[in-house]
Parts: sequence; structure tokens; C-alpha cells
Amino acid sequence: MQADLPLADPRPDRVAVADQVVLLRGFVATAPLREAIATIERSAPFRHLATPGGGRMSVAMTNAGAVGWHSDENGYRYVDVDPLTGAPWPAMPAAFADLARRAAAAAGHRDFVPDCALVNRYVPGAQMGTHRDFDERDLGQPIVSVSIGLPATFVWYGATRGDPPRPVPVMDGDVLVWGGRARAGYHGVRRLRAGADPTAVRHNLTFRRAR
Ligand code: MD3
Ligand code: FE
Repeated sequence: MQADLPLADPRPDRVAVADQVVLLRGFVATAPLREAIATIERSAPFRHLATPGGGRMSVAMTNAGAVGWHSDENGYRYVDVDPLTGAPWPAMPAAFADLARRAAAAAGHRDFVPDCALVNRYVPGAQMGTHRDFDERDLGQPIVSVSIGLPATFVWYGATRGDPPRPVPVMDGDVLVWGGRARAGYHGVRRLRAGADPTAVRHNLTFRRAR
């Protein structure tokens, strides 16, 4: 019955973006995640971190979990106390840890137990320049990223900055998992475009095993 099909989304729900980079489309319902972020930011507010180069990030960040990612004039590192408040980071919500473990498992990584949920907040105009993440102790552990809110374009390069960029559109509820050699790859996020609702934002949860 072809007439019943037009509402179905023809996009596959699982895409191999590159070797060891898996996109799980619509993997999670995000309303409970937004609630959890609202709770986290009451004790650990979003802030625009300083970079070692003297700039300030356009993306605002906070963390939940035993350790949090931090940047200032002295460099990038994980810290177990929030430098802004002097208090430990808010505990990782059980729903976050469960989601990260399920997504990692769906991409073939068993027993992923993150100790850091880095929460990124993008308003229209914010972007994340090309970089790679290697401050984590065991690069054999995967990274799980969850997109919430406005759509964005994630850009995957690969082993070097000079590799051809591979744009990956990510939408609310999409989850990306990196492991193996892809774990050390270069990536970034293009400047966020405003949605129909000018107050709308994008959040991204990045689950890491830092220690
Ligand atoms: C791939 N965040 O916080 S998703 C980051 O959408 C970051 O906010 C982006 O890059 C965002 O560092 C992209 C996550 C991501 C994080 C770490 C990775 C992708 C990765 C490490 C290796 C490969
Ligand atoms: Fe990153």
C-alpha cells in the first residue's frame, strides 16, 4: 500500500560515516535529556571557556560526572572540581550513563562507562573549530556524542586536518560513536544557523572516559 508510506523517513537509521564512525539516527528521545541539562546548569552554569591562545570559545560548556573538561590560559585538561563554583561537578544522571552505554554497545563497544559528560551549548553563530580530542587516558575507549535541538553540520576529516572534509548533518536525537583509529581523528562543527524559532539552541552531550 504505497499510499501509507509518504510519512516514513527514508533515511537509514544507522550510517557508517567512516571506518569506526557510526551515526545512529533518532536513537534517543531528547525531552528527558533537556530536563537533565536544565538541572545540571543550575549547579554548574554554562560558561564560555578561555583558550590557551587567548581567545574565548563561542560554544558554552558545562559538565556532569566525576570529572569535567576545562580550558583556560594554561591549557586543556580534566578537573574534578568546577573552577567556576569550587564544587564537584553535578553527578552524571543515570539516564546519561545508560544512554552512553547503550549507544556504545550498538556500535560494538561493550561496557562503556563514561566518567565525563561534557555539555556543549551552541546558539546560532557558534561553531567549533577543527580539533582532536586526546586528553583522555585510554584512547581505546570510544566517544559517544548526542545531538539535541537545532540541526547542525558535524565535519569529519580523519587522521589529518588536510584530509577531505566529510560533512555529516546531525539532528535532534542523533547519536555518533567513534572508536578505534577514528578516536584520534580531526573534527569540528560548522557555524550554527538559526532555526525558525530564534530562541532555539543546540546542545551536544559528549560522553568520555577520561581517567
Ligand atoms: C570524534 N563536540 O566537544 S561531537 C567536542 O557537536 C566536540 O559539540 C562536537 O567535538 C559537538 O570535543 C562534536 C563529538 C566528538 C567528540 C570527540 C571526538 C567527536 C569526536 C573524538 C574523536 C573523534
Ligand atoms: Fe571534539
